[in-house]
Amino acid sequence: AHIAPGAVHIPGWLDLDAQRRLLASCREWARPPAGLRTVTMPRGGQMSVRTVCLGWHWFPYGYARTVVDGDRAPVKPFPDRLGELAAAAVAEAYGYPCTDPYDTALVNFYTAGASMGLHRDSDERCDAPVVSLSLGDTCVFRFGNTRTRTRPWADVELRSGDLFVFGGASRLAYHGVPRTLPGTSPMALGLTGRLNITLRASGLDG
Ligand code: MD5
Ligand code: FE
Repeated sequence: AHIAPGAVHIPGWLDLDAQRRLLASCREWARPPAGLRTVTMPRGGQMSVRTVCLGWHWFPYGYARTVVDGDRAPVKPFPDRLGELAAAAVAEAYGYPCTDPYDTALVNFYTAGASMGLHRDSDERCDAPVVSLSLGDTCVFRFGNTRTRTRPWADVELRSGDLFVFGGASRLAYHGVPRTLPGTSPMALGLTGRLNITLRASGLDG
């Protein structure tokens, strides 16, 4: 379904088997070095989600090849498989391929009570769409507007296996996750909490 121009939600895009494989990979990526970390904001607050990055390391606010705000280890590589998944996702959502090279994944882990405030993803130097995949607990995803952090916004539930592609006029929209719905993760998946994987083209080289 089109939520806004360039914002396409495809419920249930990943079947249970694909969800399980992606979850198993996330568990490997979460291991140190360069594993799951808590992000500290410039003014000292900590994000309630925990994050692991692949390809490029995201920190507030920029990208680096090492974990500059953690164990200083080199970031794990961005797997070819995720590049293929991003290409397939954009083709599915828009009906045509994206030519920009996807090179970065941000995996965010939400335990009960975790949330993400309204923000824009503006650290990439490329306007390629952001591809979002959800695993585990359902969340309330708040899709705002490009001008202000205030209304109008639309609240959409994202469930395990859902794909969301954010590009075009929606690429710089404010968005966030006001809450998750603990206990809604599919029993057969074996995940407590929520994982969101975003695939991005950083526009950086090297
Ligand atoms: C999440 N993650 O569910 C969200 C959803 C993040 C983040 O926001 O930065 O890791 S992915 C959402 C997204 C990305 C780029 C643009 C827009 C949404 N958008 O225009 O709404 O953990
Ligand atoms: Fe975001």
